[in-house]
Amino acid sequence: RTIKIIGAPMDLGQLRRGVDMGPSAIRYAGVVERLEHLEFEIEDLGDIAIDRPRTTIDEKSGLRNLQSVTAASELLAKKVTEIMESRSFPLVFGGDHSISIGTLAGISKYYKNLGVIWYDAHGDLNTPETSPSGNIHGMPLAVSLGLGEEHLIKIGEYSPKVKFENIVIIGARSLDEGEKELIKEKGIKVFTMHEIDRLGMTYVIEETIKYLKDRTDGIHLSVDLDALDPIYAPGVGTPVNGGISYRESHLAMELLSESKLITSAEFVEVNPILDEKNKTGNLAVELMGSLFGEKLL
Ligand code: DIR
Ligand code: MN
Ligand code: MN
Ligand code: MN
Repeated sequence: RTIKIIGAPMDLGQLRRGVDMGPSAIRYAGVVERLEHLEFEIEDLGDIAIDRPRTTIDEKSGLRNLQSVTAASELLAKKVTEIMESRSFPLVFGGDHSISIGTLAGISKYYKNLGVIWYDAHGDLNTPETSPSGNIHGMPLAVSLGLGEEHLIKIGEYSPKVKFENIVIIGARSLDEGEKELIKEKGIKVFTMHEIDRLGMTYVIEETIKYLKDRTDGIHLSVDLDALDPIYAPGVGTPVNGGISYRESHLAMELLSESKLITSAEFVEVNPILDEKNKTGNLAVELMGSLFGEKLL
């Protein structure tokens, strides 16, 4: 099986510069070598082009850098489509989480019922109406569900990319009011930190798999490194205390690996400028090791 890597050095979906260096930080941490040790062919397709930072505010929606994010999402969707056409496993490196809009646009048309696991401290379920920040990285899951700014929704020329009942959010501990309402209204499956603490990560992943297995024909894993506690992942733009531990995260990736259900993945929000010695880039690579089948014995 071939894994094809594409980097999306996007930092326009939020306000902290430096997350555009995420793909470099992950490569520097040795991702290609790490995955080559497993039974995979790795092809690194390089990075897509992203506009230089120059903050614009869209008049109609109030969104920051809407045009640049839209253009980058179209470009990423095309690249990911090429990977899908070659029947390889798409592995995308961010960049901030707005890149998911393009990733999912490129992937979802190949499935009748794509499942999505959203490993994140946040819900990323905001729309221009509910967003307290105007930052598009807080919106990609909503956009993929068909909610929010019209140009973003239409990327890839179809919508929605994902159905409400096919997503599972894991690690949530910071949700905005509008996001909470949407979760309740649509009955979106969420394992907050409370459930992880109370039930344990094994149960949470087993339930996630049970929930998604029969209703989906492929599962995309979107890992926002801020899902982990900032002790382990300090190099992120919006850290939130009380996060998932290093060991729980490895366990989660190992259980997902064993399930053999993950068909695409992305690792986002690695910001080496805010980091300590590329801790977060290294962590991302270690987690990919577990996700792709690394075992001690
Ligand atoms: C916040 C932060 N909910 C927003 N979102 C982040 O701006 O919409 N998502 N950081 O990963
Ligand atoms: Mn996120
Ligand atoms: Mn987040
Ligand atoms: Mn961020």
